[in-house]
Amino acid sequence: MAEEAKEKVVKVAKEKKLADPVAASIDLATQIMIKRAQELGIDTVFDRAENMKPCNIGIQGTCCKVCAMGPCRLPLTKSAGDGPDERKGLCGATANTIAARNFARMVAAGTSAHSDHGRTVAEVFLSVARKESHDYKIKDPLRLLQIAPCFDVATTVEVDGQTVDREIDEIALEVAEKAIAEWGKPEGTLSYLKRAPQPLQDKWKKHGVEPRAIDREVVDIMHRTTMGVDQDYKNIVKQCTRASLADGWGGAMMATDLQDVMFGRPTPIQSEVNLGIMKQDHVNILIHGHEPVLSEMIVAASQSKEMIDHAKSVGAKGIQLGGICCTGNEILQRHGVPPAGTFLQQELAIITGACDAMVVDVQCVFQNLANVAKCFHTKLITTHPMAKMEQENVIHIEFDEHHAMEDAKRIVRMAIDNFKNRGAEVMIPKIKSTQIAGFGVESIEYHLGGTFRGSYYTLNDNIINGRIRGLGAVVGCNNARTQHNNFHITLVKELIKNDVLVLTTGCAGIACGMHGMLTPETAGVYCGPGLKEVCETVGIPPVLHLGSCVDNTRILLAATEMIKAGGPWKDLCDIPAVGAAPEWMSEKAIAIGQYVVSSGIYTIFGGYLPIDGAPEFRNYLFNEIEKLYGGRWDVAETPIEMAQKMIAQIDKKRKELGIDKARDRVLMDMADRQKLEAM
Ligand code: NFS
Repeated sequence: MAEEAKEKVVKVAKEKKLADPVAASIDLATQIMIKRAQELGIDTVFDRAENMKPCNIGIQGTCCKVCAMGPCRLPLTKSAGDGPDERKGLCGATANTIAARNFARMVAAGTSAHSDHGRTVAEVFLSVARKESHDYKIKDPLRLLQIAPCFDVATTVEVDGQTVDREIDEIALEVAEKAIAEWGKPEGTLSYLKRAPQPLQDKWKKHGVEPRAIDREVVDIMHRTTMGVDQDYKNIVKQCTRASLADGWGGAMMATDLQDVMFGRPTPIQSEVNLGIMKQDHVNILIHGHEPVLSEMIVAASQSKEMIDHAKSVGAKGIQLGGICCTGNEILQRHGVPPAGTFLQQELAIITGACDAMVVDVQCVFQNLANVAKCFHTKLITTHPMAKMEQENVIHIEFDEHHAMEDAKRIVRMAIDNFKNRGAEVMIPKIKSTQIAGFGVESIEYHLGGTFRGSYYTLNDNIINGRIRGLGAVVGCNNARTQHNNFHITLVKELIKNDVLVLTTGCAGIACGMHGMLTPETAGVYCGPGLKEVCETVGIPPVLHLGSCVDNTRILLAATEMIKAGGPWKDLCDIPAVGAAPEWMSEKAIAIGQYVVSSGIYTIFGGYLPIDGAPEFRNYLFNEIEKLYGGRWDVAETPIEMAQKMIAQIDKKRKELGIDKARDRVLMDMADRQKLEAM
């Protein structure tokens, strides 16, 4: 351990207020490790949240810093509402314009993050299709055949008057080239839009929000929100819609699909979750970030005999991989690699003293990880050309798909060689939970439809008959401004108690796993009678974990399948389904929220949205926008309030569909039927 570095970190920590571990998290492992960090004098995000409060103007979304005449700050004052709103910046920009610009820039940032992730995956896929990189294969040709028509790529060809299947390699190359073009094609609209239900496509067309090329929509936002361009908040929101759709029905959806093609579609798999998955007698490698192209290779490398033998040669019993954030979800859903924790637990994982290497790529990586790693033996390894760290203790091993396995082995070997350098300060909280994760469009169909009736009919039927009241997507981050995991878990328990089937992704999914929400047995403990009956009959958890944040697109596609299977709903906005991000913090969440709203689904965020300083703009997002696409934004301050609002929305949709009475229907058993027959 670098004593000098530790002294410096400890000194800073001593001068600051410390978080109360129990108030900071509902998870015991997290509480134990916050306390441990404080004993060691190492500050974590939980302590920093005690010492820095959010800016009162920024939180309202009304600070404009797009030019050097500002920053112009337009906080909402108590007297606002008494007369005309005369607030304006030096150029005359109103609170509505400023808040809309700031919101739009969040959509642009979120869209670019998911879509750049998608681009990386598409580039790797192109190199696979061109046979330039040999460490990846097409693992799921069926997924490739399924998406080919979306790019207008034929899967069959006419030969001598006969229809024959095209070679998979040929299809792959054409799909890869067309997919890459989606980021920068000069004309037309995104190919994947046609996957949406027809009425929704019609709405997008009518309102002129069909995204063109993905990059273009992000650039468009940056242009129109620069000084002196778009000064109509409704027009700015229109572009938010266009860009966010380029994320949800574009970059993020392609990321999910092409990952499935190369790494295989996930199927439900049992695993464990929380810091207790780390093992004292194993080499622990934690993989953190978002893009699974490298982590897939690390999984393969760490399972190789060469690496396992090497681990044994240094005195370890084996290699334990663990995930953090969405890379963690990716390798969980495809390989059962257990997540070590959510976004807020990343520093704590190093503070166990048992993390021999933490490998990071892009997004949601704390800069403070390097300071924490300095206090331990942990090798902190950055791997992405766009995400380096300035601290001298960080190692950069740039990942390249052309020698992916070689890079992965180098990293794994480095972790193994570091095992012997562990200090005496190892403390792994013995807390972990069992979970089933890895659900997707096909597995929902399979589990709810059965082998002989693989269809969304059964799900539809159970919603119509009221056993399942509706669907609630609970997704997104953790946020140190709220008690870690509390909002997620209280909300989820309330929803399933009220027969709402929950779909989850991202850190919300990890949180659900940590708190025992992801097992079939959960149904018997927490669910209302209808949902319990369905879950117990088919053997699924009442909370289905569908992967990482780009995999929110799986939720869109699952809902679209419900429409295809027939039912009273014709569009996504008709379905009794709602979306929530209770502990959101990332700009990516805003992009997701906007595409979910623009796809017709009511979406509610926890805490606040940075728009409160502009009431008119806020009203537009919370109410007016519903007239265009059928979905709208909302917020709730407490999980119970959020659950009540979500359930009210579900019930409203049920009423509109005329299926609200179905919930009162009494299910007849044999005795009841006999009574009827006797009458
Ligand atoms: Ni989503 Fe994933 Fe977690 Fe939030 Fe970050 S990991 S992409 S942004 S914090 S859910």
